[in-house]
Amino acid sequence: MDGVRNIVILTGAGISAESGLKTFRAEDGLWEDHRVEDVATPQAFRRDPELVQRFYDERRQSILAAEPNPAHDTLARLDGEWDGELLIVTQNIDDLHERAGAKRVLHMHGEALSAWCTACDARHRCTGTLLDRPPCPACGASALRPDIVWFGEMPYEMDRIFAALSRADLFVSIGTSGAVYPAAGFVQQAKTAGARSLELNLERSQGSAWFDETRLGPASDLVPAWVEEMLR
Ligand code: BV8
Repeated sequence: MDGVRNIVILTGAGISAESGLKTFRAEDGLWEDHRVEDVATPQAFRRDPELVQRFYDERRQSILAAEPNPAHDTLARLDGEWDGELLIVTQNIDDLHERAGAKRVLHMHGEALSAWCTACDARHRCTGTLLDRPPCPACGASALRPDIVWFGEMPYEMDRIFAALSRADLFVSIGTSGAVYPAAGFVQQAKTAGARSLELNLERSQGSAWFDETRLGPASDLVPAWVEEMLR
């Protein structure tokens, strides 16, 4: 794609589906077994911290057992070989982008493998469980919560995301339904900044009409083909 130097790539649960991680809105999705307001809001955590901790402890173990797929692998290759600006903004709390070797990754909704101490504000790598209220390695308080952005909470590094969107020549959305804001509004911001936009998804997303081009299919096919084009 000529004339493209700065790329912003937004990924959602669909890019990790072929790695065996549940998406949210599919018939067997995460939101089938749990109501959002019961497990992914600060109110839910105050009301029933054990239910919330158990929900994220289970997801953390499934993430540790998962492997990156060709979509993650080829995005990591693009990240390594693209000498223009590139930022992978993921809504996913898994670490499959990084495990595939990608470096320019930003987790706007937090990370499952990180615990946040609400007493001393420190963050720690976490591969175990938080249900048994382990002490914070820094201050010793039993005040660790998943380092996750819940509904009603401000996503992380929004300034860095808006800055990248304002400089983007190309905005690419992969494996997301476009149902959750502010992520679902990024395509409009990118277009306002003059960027071209491409959607790679199994089905049309809620914001599909905003994209210049939509390619439908599994990420493990669409992403390697697109990366091949970009590096040709
Ligand atoms: C905030 C972490 C304010 C937790 C998540 C404007 C309008 C309306 C509502 C709002 C608005 N602004 C804000 C809101 C409220 C809310 C919101 O958007 N609600 C929605 C439901 C209407 N937003 C918020 O609360 C946000 N915070 O606004 O704060 C604020 C302001 C100032 C100060 C303080 C606060 C925070 C939202 C973040 C919540 N946390 N995740 C966790 O993971 O448990 S959101 C979570 O759900 C994910 O991170 C992701 O963002 C979303 C799920 O969406 P997807 O990833 O797209 O997954 P989904 O299953 O839906 O779709 C998968 C897609 O993949 C499908 O299209 C499918 O076809 C495709 N697919 C499947 N398989 C494949 C595939 N594609 C390719 N290949 C395959 N193999």
